[in-house]
Amino acid sequence: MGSTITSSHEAIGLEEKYGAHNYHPLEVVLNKGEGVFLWDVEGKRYFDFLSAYSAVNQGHCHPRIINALIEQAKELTLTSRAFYNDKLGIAEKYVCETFGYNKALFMNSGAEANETAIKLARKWGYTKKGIPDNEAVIVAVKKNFHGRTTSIISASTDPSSRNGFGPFMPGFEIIDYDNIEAIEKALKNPNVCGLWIEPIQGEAGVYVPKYGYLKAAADLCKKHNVLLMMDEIQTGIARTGKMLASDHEGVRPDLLILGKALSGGVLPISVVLADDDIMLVIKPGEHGSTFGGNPMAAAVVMEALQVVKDENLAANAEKLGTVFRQRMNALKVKSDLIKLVRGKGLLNAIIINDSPESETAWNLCLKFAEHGLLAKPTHGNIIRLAPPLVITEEQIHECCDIIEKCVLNFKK
Ligand code: IF1
Repeated sequence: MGSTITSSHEAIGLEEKYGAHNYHPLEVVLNKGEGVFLWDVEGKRYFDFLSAYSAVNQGHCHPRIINALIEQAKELTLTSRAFYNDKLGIAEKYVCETFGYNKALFMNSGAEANETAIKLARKWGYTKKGIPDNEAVIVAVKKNFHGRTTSIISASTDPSSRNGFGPFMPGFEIIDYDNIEAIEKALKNPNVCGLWIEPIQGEAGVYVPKYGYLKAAADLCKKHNVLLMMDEIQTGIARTGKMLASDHEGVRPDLLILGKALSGGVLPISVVLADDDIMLVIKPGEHGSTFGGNPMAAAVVMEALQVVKDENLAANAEKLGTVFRQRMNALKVKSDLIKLVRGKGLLNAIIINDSPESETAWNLCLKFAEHGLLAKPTHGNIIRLAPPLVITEEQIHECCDIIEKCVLNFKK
């Protein structure tokens, strides 16, 4: 067994020396998580206001989910899809009934689920819409985030996601987000097979589109025979106060893309949900993955979603998100450091009144950490604030007190 870490400094040094430098983490070294709390190796406790980018909606190490993992791990972890196993079919049925679709295709990472959606939309375009071979176009939006693979970043408008990684995958058209006319114009192209959006743009800084945008997008997709590919990897699983952010407008995507909190943060699990006329365009042997739909993932996903239902996490996110934004907007009045508060449910962000290039948001997050709350800026001057959905009203107020104290005493 490897040696144990005895100090944060030691852990950071090891990662500096032996790990790729593809992240710039806040300098906290965590070794325990439970519910809304994380602890560092020095024993300091923090409120987690990132939730692993909304993968830990059910709270860290939820006992029911951990138990589901342990019990299955004792029996059977992986068969590959070369054979059947006794858990995948039950899990597929469970998620199809939970979200109201005919079929599920399980993968592992969110990026893999988006890649799967791209392949489904294209193949549907060729075989069902009659788009000429290799001419399918997927319409994506500016400031999207769908993952880090080379096809996905081919549709990205973020230089840090794209630069240096070309040549890029063709077949993407980029339009403005939150602009219905832009969708109408783009979908007139008969070679468009899919419209690929997030219902709220997480990485772009929790950008919530105008009410009605999702419904208009869905209506335009129907009008132009285009698949609505909804990436709910960060917004789904109760995060925004409904099971899906699409539910706020009664929109049913043609391709529903989920990940992260599907497992409550204990395993990488993602899934694409669709009806038969779309899902069955992929034939045996045309798509898959070694771990996709493994028995552990199957056991975990059912328990993780059942916890969301049993603990009414969507209703809690709705209620406490309102409380949180009220507190943040009250703070905004008292401090010129906060320019804007925005979000839905417990996916929120404060926009700091300084340039995106400034260190202000970063330094404010360092102050939060000193006072026992972990958060991290998304781009520049935007701080995403997204605790696990099991947080209580008392804890929300305690965290708002921490944020308020840091903001009001902050010196640039
Ligand atoms: C990183 C961002 C958030 C996602 C949406 C697909 C994926 C993600 C809406 C891909 C993943 C993560 C990835 C992680 C940081 C984080 C992130 F900053 F990258 F953009 F949350 F906003 N669709 N988001 O949010 O899922 O392949 O990672 O399982 O890459 O730094 P994945």
